[in-house]
Amino acid sequence: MTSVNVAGEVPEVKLTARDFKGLVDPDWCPGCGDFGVINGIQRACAELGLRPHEILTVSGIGCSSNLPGYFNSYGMHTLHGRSLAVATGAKMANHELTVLVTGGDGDGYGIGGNHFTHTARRNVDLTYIVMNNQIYGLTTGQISPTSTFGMKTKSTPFGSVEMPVNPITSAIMNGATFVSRAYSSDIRHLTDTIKKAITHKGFSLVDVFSPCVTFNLDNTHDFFKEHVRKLEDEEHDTSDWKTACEKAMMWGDTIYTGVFFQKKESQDLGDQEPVLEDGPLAFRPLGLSKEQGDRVVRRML
Ligand SMILES: Cc1ncc(C[n+]2csc(CCOP(=O)(O)OP(=O)(O)O)c2C)c(N)n1
Ligand code: SF4
Ligand SMILES: [Mg+2]
Repeated sequence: MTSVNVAGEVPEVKLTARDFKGLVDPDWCPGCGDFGVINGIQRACAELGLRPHEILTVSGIGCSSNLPGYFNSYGMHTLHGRSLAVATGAKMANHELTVLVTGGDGDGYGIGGNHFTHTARRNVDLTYIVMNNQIYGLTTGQISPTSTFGMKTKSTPFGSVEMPVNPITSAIMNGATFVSRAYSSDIRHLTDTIKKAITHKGFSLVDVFSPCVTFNLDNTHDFFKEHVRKLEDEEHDTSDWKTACEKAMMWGDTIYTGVFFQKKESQDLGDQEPVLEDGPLAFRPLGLSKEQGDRVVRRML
């Protein structure tokens, strides 16, 4: 039961990352990068003073997409590749919710690639956190859209003959207004990047290197520890999209993480919808009788 003080107010309680732990423990393989990602999201929400009931977490299908089940907020585990479409609908229905979308590289950049393009161009105010392990983890190790050229996997025993998609340059070109990358084991930097993404008004991408320790034997923790450099440690102008793209395409001795691009003060989709001016649609009267409402609900169940 919620306690109230003598003035009848609910006292302000500071939540910690633990308060965002779900009732179910993750069943990811020991060492999976996704543990670091959920940790970063939990810390970011606590440090921003958010409350679980103010957050909706939406995912698709994959090991990474199981995240909403392990996280304490409203949650939806939707269809493979369809998380952004569902999240856009939810955000438009209640634009006061903080909407987080979580999933994998296969889910978001492969089957969900069209939604990635259109959610970015519409500048929907949500935070998209992609656990990019450069492989299909849940289906036991086939190449994904971010697998490197020549990578040997179960589905490419002689090496991949496809060039990978670059999520950072794609997002910038598609009109995303906040585009960043992080590494799951650098929890402080990951948390700070997620906080910046959540507080940004508009579509925010956090592409996270989150190694699959079971099926991707190329892009390992050791590999990223050796190559990752933070943009924040050098002078980088986040308003310069051309330099952002150049730095995002580097994949050698240096692989950058950090905020590549941000367009501040942009109009998001909600700002353009006059119908939302009077508050969230979710709290408006439907204009239906109880009987009509019950019929609609019955039809949808
Ligand atoms: C429509 C449809 N097609 C294919 C699948 C099979 N499938 C489930 S998860 C997945 C790929 C997941 O890869 P990714 O999004 O990178 O997540 P990870 O497991 O690596 O975290 C595929 C192809 C599915 N569930 N639904
Ligand atoms: S298969 Fe890979 S992505 Fe899936 S839980 Fe295991 S390590 Fe993580
Ligand atoms: Mg994956």
